Amino acid sequence: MPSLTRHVTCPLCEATCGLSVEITSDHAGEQVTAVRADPDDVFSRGFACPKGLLIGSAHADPDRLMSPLVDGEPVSWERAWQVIDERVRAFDARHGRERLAAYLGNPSVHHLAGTLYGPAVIRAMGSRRVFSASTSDQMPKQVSSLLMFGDGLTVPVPDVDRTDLLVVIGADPLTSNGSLMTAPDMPGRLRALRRRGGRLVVVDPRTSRTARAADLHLAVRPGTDAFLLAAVAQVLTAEGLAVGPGPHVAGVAEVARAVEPFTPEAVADAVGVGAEVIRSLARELAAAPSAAVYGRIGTCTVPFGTLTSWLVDVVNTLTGNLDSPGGVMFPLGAAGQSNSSPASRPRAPRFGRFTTGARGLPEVMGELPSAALAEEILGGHVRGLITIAGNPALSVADGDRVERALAELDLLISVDLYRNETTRHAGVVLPVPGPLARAHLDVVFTQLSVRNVIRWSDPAVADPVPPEWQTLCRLAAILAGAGPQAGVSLVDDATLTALLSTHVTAEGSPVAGRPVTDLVAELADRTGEERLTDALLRLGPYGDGFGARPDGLTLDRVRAHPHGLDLGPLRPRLPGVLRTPSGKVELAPEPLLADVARLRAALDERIAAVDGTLLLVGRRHLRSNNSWGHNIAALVGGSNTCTLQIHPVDAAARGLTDGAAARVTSSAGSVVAPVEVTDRVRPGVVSLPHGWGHAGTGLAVADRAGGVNVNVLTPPQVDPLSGTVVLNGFPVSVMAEATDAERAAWVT
Ligand SMILES: Nc1nc2c(c(=O)[nH]1)N[C@H]1C(S)=C(S)[C@@H](COP(=O)(O)OP(=O)(O)OC[C@H]3O[C@@H](n4cnc5c(=O)[nH]c(N)nc54)[C@H](O)[C@@H]3O)O[C@H]1N2
Ligand SMILES: Nc1nc2c(c(=O)[nH]1)N[C@H]1C(S)=C(S)[C@@H](COP(=O)(O)OP(=O)(O)OC[C@H]3O[C@@H](n4cnc5c(=O)[nH]c(N)nc54)[C@H](O)[C@@H]3O)O[C@H]1N2
Ligand code: SF4
Ligand SMILES: [Mo]
Repeated sequence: MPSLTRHVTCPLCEATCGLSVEITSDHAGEQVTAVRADPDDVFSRGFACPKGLLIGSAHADPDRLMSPLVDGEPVSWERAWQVIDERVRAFDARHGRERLAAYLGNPSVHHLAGTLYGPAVIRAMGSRRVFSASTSDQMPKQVSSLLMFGDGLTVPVPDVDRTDLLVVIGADPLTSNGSLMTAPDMPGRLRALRRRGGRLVVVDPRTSRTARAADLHLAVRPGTDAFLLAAVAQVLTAEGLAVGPGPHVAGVAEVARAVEPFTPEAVADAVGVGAEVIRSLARELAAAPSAAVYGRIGTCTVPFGTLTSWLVDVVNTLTGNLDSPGGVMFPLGAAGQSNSSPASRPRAPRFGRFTTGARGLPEVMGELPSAALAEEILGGHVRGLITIAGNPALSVADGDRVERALAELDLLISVDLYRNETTRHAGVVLPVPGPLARAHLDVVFTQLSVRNVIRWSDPAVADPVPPEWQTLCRLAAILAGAGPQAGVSLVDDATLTALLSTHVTAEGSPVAGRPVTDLVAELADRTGEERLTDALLRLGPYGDGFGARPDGLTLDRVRAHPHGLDLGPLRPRLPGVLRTPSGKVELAPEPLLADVARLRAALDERIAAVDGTLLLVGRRHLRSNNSWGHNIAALVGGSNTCTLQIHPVDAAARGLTDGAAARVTSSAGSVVAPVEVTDRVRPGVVSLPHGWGHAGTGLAVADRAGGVNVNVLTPPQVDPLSGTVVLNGFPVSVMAEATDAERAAWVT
């Protein structure tokens, strides 16, 4: 049988590894026969993780949806569009658009369709009730970046390949493969750091996989990184070690004043790490030729998520490591990056332009907190929901109420691969092609990448399900009132025209003053995500500017390199990268300084608090992928099971042994999970992974793998500056759960 190999970028996580997909043709068409790491990929150079290598199984999953569902039954696409049109009209008549909401899930940023056409659906929906996984994830970093650098995606990433000292806080990149740091092959990159004499410090209440590889592991108490970092900044300023803020930075004196009370001695008890250790960390950061502090989930999804995210970059700035090789740097993405676009102008950030109905929580960057989803529905403020690539039933706080809320909606339309915990409640589910059947270019992750690279993937195989971009365009058209027969091109053309219009009117743009119709004509032989991507590449910093820079990039030029194009190491970008009104790095933005008072109050409370409460933190497993990797048999089982990790001392105090059932209870709910006694969590801390709790979906493997939904325990508490949920470090009680036999014995 003839076989051939196609090269694609793995769309499953932020590492964006290059995969070689072997395809064999027979009478039934093309089949994927093997997936390997692509040794020639310019970025990942032969690395892939178990999930990427099993992407063929995900693609061929027999439980993947191949046709739309209406009320759980397969129907034709025409029927599905008709039903959507009818039900949206009925919804409008009954509730009006403000009661329709959208929830965008994580895979929508790993996908051209979601990135480029998701916004069209939101616009057509005509409601401000937009929720996404961002407020269960990185929104604090986006808020601190917006305030400091002028754009929510101007996030400095650790220059991991050149740094002398990498301090990883609340992240486990050897498990997650990195986040807000696109760096395929973290194992290799961390080995290289050690080989060149560099050091790795990990701050984590658990001895994570990355902590095990570290030279120094600080097992802090959950939720205390803001104290730790404030103390590091205090030492740097008080000891005169803050050498390198540079001419583009404003607010150093204000920061020094703000961190004054947070001496190592003042915070040590709260953090659970000795004052001398904190002091020497600060001195080591100052003395290292280059150093990068990097924070992730454990620094974002905590009560001081935004302050912690800010303090990470305060420390990087004070030590002279902002925008400097080996420190933290700003990538120069090839497509769609606003901080390199002349069309993007400085603007003063505004928050709270509208609020949620139930608690009055403010909007942040056009989004409402995911933690408010359940109460918004149950309180009647939201009666209809559109989910795109999201599984809020498992991923969002207050899980029991989310489940009830989803069941109560008058309208739920989902765009998804599966009928799962969320989409089983949907009136209409619109399927999408499998992960090997889509065109791909990482618009989002090239902006967070430790090296500037650009790669395009054509679909490796064909799929009977139409491309997601077409589905999103048609959904948008119907929401805009164009009727069930509306053509895809209506929304596609409007999206392209809107993009080009902002560029032709921007001073300094290579296409300034040109008629949009000319530019459209130059792209004429393409449609959809290919055409938009071509436009973004051509308008980007390496692009051909539609002829203005004839040697520049176009989609055809990128496509001619199946293993990708390396655009070089990160280079300093200050001050051009900034979009703050002052044109400076704002080291001391007012909303952040104001929140320091809350941090101060929390420090006093922490020190006064009686110890003995258990705090729950999350964790990820190498072979899991949030909530949706559990239907691949080769990925579940073994170390990838949903257990409650508890320290031997805490287990003994509760009479818990390995494998026993424990009842875990928080202010939000209660679950029963099997116990794993391990000294990989510090005393006083227990850990459950998220994305589990599969039952009754019909996903054969996932339902058997089961597990419990940790978010049943997650109270809907948020970091006020970012609206981001506190997933880590909330109190729980844990006790032995009686077995059925024990219960029977009590009764008799
Ligand atoms: N307790 C706790 N909760 C957490 C976290 C935690 O650490 N602890 N982590 C949080 C984080 S960081 C995140 S990002 C969120 C994730 O939360 P969500 O984004 O809500 O959920 P996922 O589990 O990523 O599910 C993605 C959904 O998209 C579908 N899907 C996959 N590929 C595609 C595609 O190409 N197109 C479409 N349309 N659908 C697709 C899948 O079938 C699945 O239903 O969870 C958050 N929740
Ligand atoms: N294998 C796998 N990879 C993934 C995912 C997956 O589900 N599985 N999900 C992807 C997604 S959506 C994301 S956002 C990224 C996340 O990427 P990471 O942030 O690297 O994710 P985690 O592995 O959850 O690491 C968070 C760490 O923070 C620690 N932690 C918890 N609370 C605290 C705290 O208060 N302080 C400190 N210092 N540490 C704390 C936890 O113990 C954990 O080790 O991973 C992505 N990659
Ligand atoms: S680390 Fe694994 S899941 Fe992530 S991009 Fe690479 S192969 Fe894919
Ligand atoms: Mo995430």
